[in-house]
Amino acid sequence: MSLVLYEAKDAIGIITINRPEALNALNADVLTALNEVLDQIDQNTIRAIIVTGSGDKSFVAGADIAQMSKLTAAEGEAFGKKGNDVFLKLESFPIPTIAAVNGFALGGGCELSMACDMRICSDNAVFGQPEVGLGITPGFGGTQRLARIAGVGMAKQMVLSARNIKAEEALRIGLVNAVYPQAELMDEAMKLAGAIAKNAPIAVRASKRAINEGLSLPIEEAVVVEEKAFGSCFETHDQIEGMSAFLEKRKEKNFTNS
Ligand code: CO8
Repeated sequence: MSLVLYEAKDAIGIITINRPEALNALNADVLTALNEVLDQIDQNTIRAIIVTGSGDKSFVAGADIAQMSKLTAAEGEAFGKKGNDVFLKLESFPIPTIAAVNGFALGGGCELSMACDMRICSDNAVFGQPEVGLGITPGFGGTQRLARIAGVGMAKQMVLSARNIKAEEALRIGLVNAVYPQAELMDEAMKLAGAIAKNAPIAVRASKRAINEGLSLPIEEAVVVEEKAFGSCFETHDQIEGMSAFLEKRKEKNFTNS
């Protein structure tokens, strides 16, 4: 069985981390498989991607502690880079990504969810960065993305105390956008993906890119990124189609990503 499954349902791609015997912990092979799956996604037909974990107990329970336990300092840094490279690829992937967090999202699991554009979770989800309790720092983006998503104070509290939080607290601090009963999570993820998928992909992708790029820039430069993104939509088929449909009071729109 593949360590990372991929399935396309119409315009929605579903990536499933599939190592249930280890609560979907990320070893080097899982990271390689995730990287390969991203390379195989058909960017013309897929409009939104859901990332989840196998089973109903765990999204991803972290990087593989058994595999990490014997690493040298140089190997640890290389493993961190391997994870960061894949997660950066996911974060900057042109197609929007939704983490459907269906249980434990600890360490590398919380970090994987944060490399996605948005997170929703099941009511049994548990988030945390327990690394300092293992004698290491978060290494797949946790020291960086958590502060950007939940604020510096909350990120420091979670990372330095290594205290896990439940779904409702994750909602309160803005780490997830919504909490659902476990049985409804995938349906809700599909609904959200469907809502994204029906919009003009050219505009959806340019919006994602502008938000991501602008976050690390001073506002004066960030708005220029927005101006370029905005301008790039004009004269496209999808801009003409979207505005024509409005003016013609037509509900059906034929967006083609062109
Ligand atoms: N790595 C390896 N194996 C794991 C992991 C993990 N992160 N999590 C669970 N497993 C395995 C268990 O060893 C167990 O295997 P076995 O059946 O062979 O003993 C199996 O999964 C089931 O787990 P449990 O029996 O422990 O299940 P419980 O329901 O009792 O507990 C928990 C579930 C609470 C999730 C518990 O498994 C746990 O605490 N797991 C570890 C969570 C954790 O600390 N994660 C963070 C890891 S560190 C990290 O992610 C760093 C990321 C950056 C790396 C940078 C590299 C340089």
